[in-house]
Amino acid sequence: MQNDKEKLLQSLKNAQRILLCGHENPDGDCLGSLVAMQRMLAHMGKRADVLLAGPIPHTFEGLGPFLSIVRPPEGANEAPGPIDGGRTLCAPTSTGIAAAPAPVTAEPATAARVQATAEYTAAACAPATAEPVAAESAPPSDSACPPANLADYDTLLALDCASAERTPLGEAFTLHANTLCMDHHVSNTRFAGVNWVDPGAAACGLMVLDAADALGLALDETMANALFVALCTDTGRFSFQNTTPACFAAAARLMAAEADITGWQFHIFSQRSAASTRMMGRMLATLQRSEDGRVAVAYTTAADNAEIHPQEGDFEGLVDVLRNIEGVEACAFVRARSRGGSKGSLRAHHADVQAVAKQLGGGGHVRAAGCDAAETSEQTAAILMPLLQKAVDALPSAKVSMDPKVCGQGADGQELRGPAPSAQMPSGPVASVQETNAKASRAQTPATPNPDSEARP
Ligand SMILES: [Mn+2]
Repeated sequence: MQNDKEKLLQSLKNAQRILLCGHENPDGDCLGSLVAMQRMLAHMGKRADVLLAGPIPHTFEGLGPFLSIVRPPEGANEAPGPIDGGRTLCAPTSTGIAAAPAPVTAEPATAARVQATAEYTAAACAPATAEPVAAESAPPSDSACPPANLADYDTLLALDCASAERTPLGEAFTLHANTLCMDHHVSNTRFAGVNWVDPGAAACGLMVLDAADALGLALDETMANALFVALCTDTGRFSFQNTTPACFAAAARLMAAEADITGWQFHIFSQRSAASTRMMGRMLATLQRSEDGRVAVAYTTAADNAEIHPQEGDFEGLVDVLRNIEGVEACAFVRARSRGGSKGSLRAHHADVQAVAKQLGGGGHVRAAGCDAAETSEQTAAILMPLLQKAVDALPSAKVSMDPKVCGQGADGQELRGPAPSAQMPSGPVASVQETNAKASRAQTPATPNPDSEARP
């Protein structure tokens, strides 16, 4: 009997025209998986198009030219579970939208090797597609993309999507006769006809790599770069608790296949736009800590937006600056929304910030959550401070006394790995102790996907 993976791969072999679907607020894993899968299908002589549920973030624009993007069909936004208010579903790229599948032999002029330099930003990137904050509610500028006619596709494949609601088609995805899903979220609802779900995979990109191997397809440079983006995004540069030896083994293969390890990691994790850096300054100027120092709250204002003109992606990672402050257990960064109100991003090392977000109508993960509020960012921050303090106070004291510095914290709301080897531990190879801890914690902690994108406003 075929297992889910075999069934899915067989369906891909049988397919001729495939529509690939990413999830809302596409991230590096989503986009990298889409690029690699589209190329794999092209290598197999199949035609594949891509439907995105949101603009390509600035950080990942380098992948845009490799995607043959189509616009959702009329009425897709009316399906239950609108995506981010039914906003931009098609991200134009500098190459225009290829009506033909991605070329298999000829690399696009912007070679897959991405250099994180000004040259890269200017030449290899698509023009900025992330909407300026001031235009948050503006209609999508997707006239460049041809609309998808679902009847043209014999197969729909959702990548990195835990539910139909997360796809650009919403529930309409499930109405198609032949639907497939490849995903690594533990919360996957098995919404497709064939579901290959592997919560043990640190990134959906690793499943795509697995599929390429199973189908006997060689890694080309574009696939290697795209899959490296997927892998290093979802493992937080190989630092989250979902990082396994398999991640490093895959990374070694991708590097050997010419993935630009240095360029992508700088571009994804280190480089920050000037606007983002300035917003960080504004945020830090409002930083407030609780009396015991375990809660940090900060915000940026509508006036900051008007002056600095940040784009959506410019807020990314700002909350982590607060979380990384020594002694901080839980924190919130609240930004003003240009359409009014504010959006809070909550993080904690141990405390349950999901419960805090829920009190404001938000949600997400236990240690990484988000919420929308009608109040100004300053007011929301003031509301969150005592709620976070309460969540921190509810922690058992043993947890609180653990110093994240010593324990080696994960990022984005991941569990700690447990206490670091101490003087009491038998002297022996430290690696084996750490390995044991890592294994134990991996067993308890599933991979945590992008918290902000999961949080339902
Ligand atoms: Mn993922």
